Amino acid sequence: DPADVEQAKSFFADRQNNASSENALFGKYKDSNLIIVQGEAFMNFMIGQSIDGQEITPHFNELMKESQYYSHFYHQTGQGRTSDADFGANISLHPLAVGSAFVRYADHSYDSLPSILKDNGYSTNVFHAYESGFWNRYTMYQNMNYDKFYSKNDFEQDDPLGWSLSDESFFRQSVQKMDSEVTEPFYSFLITLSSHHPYALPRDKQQLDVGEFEGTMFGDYLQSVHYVDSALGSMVEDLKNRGLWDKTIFMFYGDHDNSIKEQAQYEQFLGRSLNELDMEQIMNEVPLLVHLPDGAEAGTIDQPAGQLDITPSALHLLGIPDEYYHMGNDIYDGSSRTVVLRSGAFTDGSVFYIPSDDYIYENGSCYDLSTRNKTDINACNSGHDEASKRLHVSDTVITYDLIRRFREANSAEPAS
Ligand code: GP9
Repeated sequence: DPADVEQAKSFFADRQNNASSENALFGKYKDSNLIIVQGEAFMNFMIGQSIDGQEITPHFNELMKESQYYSHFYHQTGQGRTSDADFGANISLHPLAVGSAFVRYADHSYDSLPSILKDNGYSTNVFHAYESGFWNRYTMYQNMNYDKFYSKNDFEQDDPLGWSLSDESFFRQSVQKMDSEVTEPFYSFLITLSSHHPYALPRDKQQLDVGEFEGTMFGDYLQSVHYVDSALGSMVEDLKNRGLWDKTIFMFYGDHDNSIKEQAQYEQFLGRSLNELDMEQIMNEVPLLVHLPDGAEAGTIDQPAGQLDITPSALHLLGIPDEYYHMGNDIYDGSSRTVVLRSGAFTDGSVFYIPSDDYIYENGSCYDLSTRNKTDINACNSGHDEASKRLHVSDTVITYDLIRRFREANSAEPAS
């Protein structure tokens, strides 16, 4: 429909007009390395929490002291799960309503973070110690212009765990490769695997006493994120020992929820009763940690953000103007932002809209975040219009390969 194409065109024109690079952080870390780690099923609710005096994520908590921690950072994934998180973070468009964009549209045009950084002189590599064809990664990563995809066969299977290699060994071998095989500046994207559903860890890797959760999948989940946290701690040490830490922007975020939906277990763990809004936030919030090379700007940021914001924000820090077909927010440009989830839920930091199961707008819930109580649905109307527009624009752009069409049309125009 030509009207859909026009809507997409004007969305990107508006975004371009509102872009701002007038910020002290713009380009402050130009030419730094960039390492982004996407943590499997790594959720936000257990950050900073303890069980019988044992911290679940002690290394993450320690890193928070010298990093920016986004306490309301949302995954924006759909059915494509891990591949959707990768798509949202590295391509800054919304994952599809049905299926995985990695699988369905791997041959379409995108302005991916690795391709932009490659054009700016970076080495670009992606690391994931599993079968290269899973989620169609092998094909998609070529399209995204990574120099190399280090997959299962590129890793020595010296510490098998679950589907593949342990995260501890995966991190160690990945950092070793970055240090020895890759020229700087580099962008490295790493996808962990050890905390994959159903979260059963071998005995010798279980370091947490999960107490009353022993024998439950929820307990196994806590156990496995505790293990991943420890592997993360070793990775940071390794980067420091190799002299890479101080010249690298390091980001860590979770990909999606853990598929454990029993509200009673979250209530038991957090020691309080939870309402619909609490559960919606628990199931959709993953942590984002950003460590800048000089450890500056540390603190907790409560404003909402989401996976689509990763690419525009990384470009901001590296001083690359975001003149691309992206839909995420730049978390450093000081503007207010709406974060839209694939379900149609959204938040702007003032209200939070939760769709109902029948997806009829009026049957959903509109919450006032200052009171955390339900409020009149009208308070969510404008946000809902914006959220629906964004999801529609994104679907149109991906499905009809509009980025390619826009570029072809632009290059066909006579030079003025
Ligand atoms: C497999 C891994 C898991 O390579 O990324 O994907 P998921 O099942 O979580 O979508």
